Amino acid sequence: MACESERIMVKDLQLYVKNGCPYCAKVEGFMEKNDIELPTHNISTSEDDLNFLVENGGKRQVPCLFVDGKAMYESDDIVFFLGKEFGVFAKPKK
Ligand SMILES: N[C@@H](CCC(=O)N[C@@H](CS)C(=O)NCC(=O)O)C(=O)O
Repeated sequence: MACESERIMVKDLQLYVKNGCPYCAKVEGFMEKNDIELPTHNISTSEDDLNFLVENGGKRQVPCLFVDGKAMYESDDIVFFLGKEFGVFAKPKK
């Protein structure tokens, strides 16, 4: 029988962004600095992604991070969540 510590919990993370969005740039900049890569959907270029966001998140605001299908809409919350999830912290601005 597998012991508890052998269990691997992997969350499904899907990021929704659009072109020219400073809040999306903040999240993506944090990810880039910390080598975090996530499946990313651009609602500026995909109507299917836009429809998914509105239908499953409830509004068309970006950035939006779906965590196991549950929408998280605020960029600060997303950065905080990713920092915790990936064990990194925001690097100070130069
Ligand atoms: N407080 C939010 C603001 C997000 C926001 O205002 N996003 C804009 C784009 S920059 C948006 O989604 N507006 C609706 C739209 O573009 O249809 C955050 O920090 O994430």
